[in-house]
Amino acid sequence: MASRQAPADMAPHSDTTIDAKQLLDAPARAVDAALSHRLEVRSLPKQLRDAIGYALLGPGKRLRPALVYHSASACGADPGIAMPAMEAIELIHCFSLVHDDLPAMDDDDLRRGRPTLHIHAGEAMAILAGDAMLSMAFEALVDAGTAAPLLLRELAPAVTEMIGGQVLDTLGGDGGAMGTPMQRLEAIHRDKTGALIRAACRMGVICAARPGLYNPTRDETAMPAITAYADALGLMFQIVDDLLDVEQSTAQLGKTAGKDAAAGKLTYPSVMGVEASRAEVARQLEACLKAISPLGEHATPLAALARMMATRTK
Ligand code: GRG
Repeated sequence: MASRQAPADMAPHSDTTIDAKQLLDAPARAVDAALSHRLEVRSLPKQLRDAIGYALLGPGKRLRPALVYHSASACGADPGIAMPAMEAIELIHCFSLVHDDLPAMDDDDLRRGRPTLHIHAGEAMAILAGDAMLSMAFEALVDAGTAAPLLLRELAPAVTEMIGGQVLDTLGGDGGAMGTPMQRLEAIHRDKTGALIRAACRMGVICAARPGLYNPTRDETAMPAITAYADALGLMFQIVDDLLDVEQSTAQLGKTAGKDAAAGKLTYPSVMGVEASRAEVARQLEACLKAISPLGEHATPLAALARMMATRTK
């Protein structure tokens, strides 16, 4: 699997003329094909396969697989090598969305412009499909060959951190022990949203750093640079999400707008106001761009992706 050839439209970018739409679309097409194939060949009860397909292959951005891909290509990797990690991160992301939407969590009935999985297929099936996507993510990583142990070491703790972030966010855990609302908010964002974004970027670098192919520029410069990029991007992504929740309609978002405020959740706009939140987005975008500047033009797609995420409208 590690030697699988990259699709032609996934060749690494090395020039400065970036087609913004292709930044997400090319990796999305490739990862969707790989995930469809994985689902097709896996022996599963039909209802479970249908439920997983509904949640996994619906109209999402596929941001996290794109981050794996563009982080790997920023290090000069063959994108085919990164495919198991791209699949794994989207499987985990979709598991988290399905479980987050459940009545016991956010109790949402709209996701990606369609009924949530528990509305579509029933609550028990949504729980089980989420469980299956979690374990299928680790099945996917096994296909990464010699990189698998390092990828597992990156992804598994990130999933645990994400779940910890969810506890802080939805159950209000540790509220008293975690300092100011802003400190608490940063901790929630870092874990709930940031952990997967960080793991996606770092897995891209790991895919590039195949054992026996030591490259000092890549191994000693790329990992710290891309980790710093990911940390700023994760925070920025969630602040934008908080702003969209306040500023956009349910129809535009494809998920219920205004939920955070209605639930009395800690968000950037509620803690520091809308204008200061926008300024923080700009600050984090600058931090993203600065972090990857040592990587030169190979990181142009990552820079373009950060700009796109700062100005997204859904
Ligand atoms: C319930 C196991 C469990 C974890 C919950 C990540 C998470 C923790 C819940 C998902 C819901 C949520 C609001 C997460 C914050 C991150 C976020 C904004 C997710 C939406 O990501 P997009 O915009 O979604 O990339 P698409 O649909 O485009 O893939």
